[in-house]
Amino acid sequence: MRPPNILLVVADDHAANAVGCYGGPDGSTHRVTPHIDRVAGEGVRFDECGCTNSLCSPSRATILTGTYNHVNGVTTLSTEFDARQPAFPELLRDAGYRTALIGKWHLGHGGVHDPRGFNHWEVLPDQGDYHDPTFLTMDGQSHVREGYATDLITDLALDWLGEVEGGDEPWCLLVQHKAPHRPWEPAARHATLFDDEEIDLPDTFFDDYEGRALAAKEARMRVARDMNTEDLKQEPPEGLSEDEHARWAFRRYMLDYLRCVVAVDEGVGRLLDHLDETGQAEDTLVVYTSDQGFFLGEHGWYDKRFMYRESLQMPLVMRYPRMIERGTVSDALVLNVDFAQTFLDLAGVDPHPRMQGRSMRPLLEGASAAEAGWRDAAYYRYWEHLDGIHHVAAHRGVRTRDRKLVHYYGSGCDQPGASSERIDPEWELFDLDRDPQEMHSIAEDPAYAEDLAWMRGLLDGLAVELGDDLPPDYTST
Ligand SMILES: [Ca+2]
Repeated sequence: MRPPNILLVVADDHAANAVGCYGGPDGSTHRVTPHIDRVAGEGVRFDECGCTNSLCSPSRATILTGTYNHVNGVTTLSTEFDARQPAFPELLRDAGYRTALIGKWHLGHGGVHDPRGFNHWEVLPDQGDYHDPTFLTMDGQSHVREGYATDLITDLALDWLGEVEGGDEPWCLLVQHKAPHRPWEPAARHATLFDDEEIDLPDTFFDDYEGRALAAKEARMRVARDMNTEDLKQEPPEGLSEDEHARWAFRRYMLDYLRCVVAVDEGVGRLLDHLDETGQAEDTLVVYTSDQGFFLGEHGWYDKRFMYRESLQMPLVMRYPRMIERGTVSDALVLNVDFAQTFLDLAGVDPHPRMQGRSMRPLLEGASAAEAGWRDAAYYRYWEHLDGIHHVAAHRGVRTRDRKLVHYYGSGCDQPGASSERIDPEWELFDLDRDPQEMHSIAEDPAYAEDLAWMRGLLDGLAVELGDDLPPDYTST
């Protein structure tokens, strides 16, 4: 079988709760992604895909290299990526693929930080702009393109496809959107979209953060309190009560967020149409994902970082008609660290020996997690301890099907971008069957003492297995 073309579309901060096929807290306004849903319907939807560190650059480094952040070095937003590391695009190119990257890179610029392994790239500097963005090109130049970033990225992707299609070699194209990242600036054509629709508050919007580690209360990501005027675009109406202001800010946030998502989905639709029109749909692996999840008002928050579900979960849908049965749903605990080996496996290329993930191929071929002997515990580590804006404490953790253990270990571990402030370590343990919204830690509950000990052993064992250091001053059980 001819190796597939690979089209990887990576959005930025696109929560599963804002992807129609994942449902979402509201049945109507969140169903704004018909084209992404089409990929899922004609392929597979992964319901338990997680990131290994819910932050932009670290997740991107993991996707490219198939390694955890303590291996690839991108632990925080202040750690630039050394692009000389083994990564799937270069391995594919070396094997004869034509490769390209369009859009957000966010792994540093210049010298060893520029994209590598691509026949062609054109990227936004750092976060980039939504309107009339500057792009950096392979020849070291930069130029402004007029228009809306999401549309321009799709335009450039289609341009490149037009140049390489028809050749004998397969292609691999990474389309990496800026949207729907903060500050959520929609396209002009979507400026009033959803104005007439209700957007329900999540059940946990008025969370008081009791029953969790102090880290939850200390985070500065509250929609009602911490969003600035650039986020909200308007001053609030006068005379609002505290409750009314919270609801107003939530709606303001969600309207712009969802409008940004709609443009991303339209771009996916254009790419799918192109594959249909050029007869490539059968031979192309289409992947849609986001670098991490995002809080859409759950626990009162925006942003990500925490190991709580909304932040941890990456939407992940794939279509490859020659392998994946239509309408497949997988609950395997897949991770962003698995992507590189999956793409290489489908391309018939050996992974680099240092890669730490697993090929999802058996799952794509229809095996259940059990049949595939898939992992039953997933490791997580957020390193950017108490940054000056979001103020989320560093933590590590492990999740299984029904438990999640989180350890706020109290230190920045001297990582760039992390505070040197020390705080008291804390543990959280959640029973995900009884408490799927993660509202009541049972780490202090004597009835769960055995669970806690077992999960702590699992966490430390995974850290050792993956080669991560245990936190300073920490004594394992
Ligand atoms: Ca992101």
